Amino acid sequence: MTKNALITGITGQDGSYLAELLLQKGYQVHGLVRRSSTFSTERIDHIYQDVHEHPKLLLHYGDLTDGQALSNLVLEIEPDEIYNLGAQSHVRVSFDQPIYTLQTIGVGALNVLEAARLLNKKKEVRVYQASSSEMYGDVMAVPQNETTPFNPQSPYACAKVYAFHQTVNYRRSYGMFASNGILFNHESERRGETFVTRKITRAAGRIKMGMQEKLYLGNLDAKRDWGYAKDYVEGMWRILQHSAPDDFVLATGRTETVRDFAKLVFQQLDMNYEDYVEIDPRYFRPAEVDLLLGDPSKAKEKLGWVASTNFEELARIMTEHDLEIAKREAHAKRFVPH
Ligand code: NDP
Ligand code: GDR
Repeated sequence: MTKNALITGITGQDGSYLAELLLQKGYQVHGLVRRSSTFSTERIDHIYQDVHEHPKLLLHYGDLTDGQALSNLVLEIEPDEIYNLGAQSHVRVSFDQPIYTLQTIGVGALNVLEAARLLNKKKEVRVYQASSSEMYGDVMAVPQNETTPFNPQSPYACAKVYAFHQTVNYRRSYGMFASNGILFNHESERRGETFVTRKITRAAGRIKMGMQEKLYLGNLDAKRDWGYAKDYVEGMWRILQHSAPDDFVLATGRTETVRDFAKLVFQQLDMNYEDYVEIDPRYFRPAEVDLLLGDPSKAKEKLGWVASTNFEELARIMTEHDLEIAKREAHAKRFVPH
């Protein structure tokens, strides 16, 4: 029988890759989309077809902060699986918008769990919560695994800790199939352009094509465990196919600095990052997470999941992609009619 899934955050990086994966697996996919004055579906336009002929991918207006509408939707479509990926996901921005961040992430997750609890009275629904390595914050141990205590360092991370615990709470209190994936940073050519890896690859491409002179960054010494988003959505799916609900770290097991990433990207374009990168304190955070390094052994052992794309390969994929965009931009600029 065809399974159906609801994805919140389907217009984001992970949501778009997950939708592709589930469609390939034969699922019917429902996505929650926020109404906006411009289109926000760029990342999924290539998989969206006329719903009258291809009712495989269906989009619904909604917002994680509107619990009533979310429950109505869940009761109407009766998904077998819900992937809660929607969030105000930018750590730096969460310092500017702490309450909104808590509403989308904390209250949002609770709204999803409540909707699932209602549906559970009728049929079993499995819930995936997009938890984050940011929850480890000022780390208490290296590397971090499922038993490492959380020590959050931002409004974003505090909200994610709340959502994590509510997911565990609903599992224990109501016997629900509710699981957390604690995902370390994962990037791609679809990464939002204000996250540091994409900011670097976009700028490097434009600098190479003579369209930009400098790249302004914040803390170059922060260390992150960086993987490729396509690998990680496969992990999310596996978490919900496991025999029992549980919490899993998904990571590569390797950490590198922001500087290392910049150095590699500029090198791949035959440039030296030191000639172009400048520090702008505006990008420093009130509190920084200095070092994240995940231990993905549990996911490997229980789910057979490993991150198959390494740091160099990730940088290469993103750099090549963004050089192509820059070439198109440069070409379009040359042909602007006078
Ligand atoms: P993105 O920022 O690319 O996507 C976020 C998605 O959430 C977008 O579709 C956005 O919609 C949607 N959204 C934002 N606010 C709301 C709201 N109030 N109601 C409904 N939807 C909303 O994030 P990623 O794809 O990178 O991440 C997916 C999830 O995984 C997030 O929860 C993130 O916090 C978490 N995470 C990400 C990691 C990473 O390295 N990428 C690591 C660990 C966790 P719109 O397009 O309209 O803005
Ligand atoms: P992060 O990702 O905060 O880890 O959260 P981001 O790419 O924003 O920052 C990574 C590190 O780079 C440093 N940095 C800069 N960051 C940005 N955005 N812009 C800059 O100019 C810049 N210069 C240096 C940051 O200080 C930080 O140390 C991401 C998000 O996807 C979260 O939703 C997710 O939960 C975590 O990853 C795991």
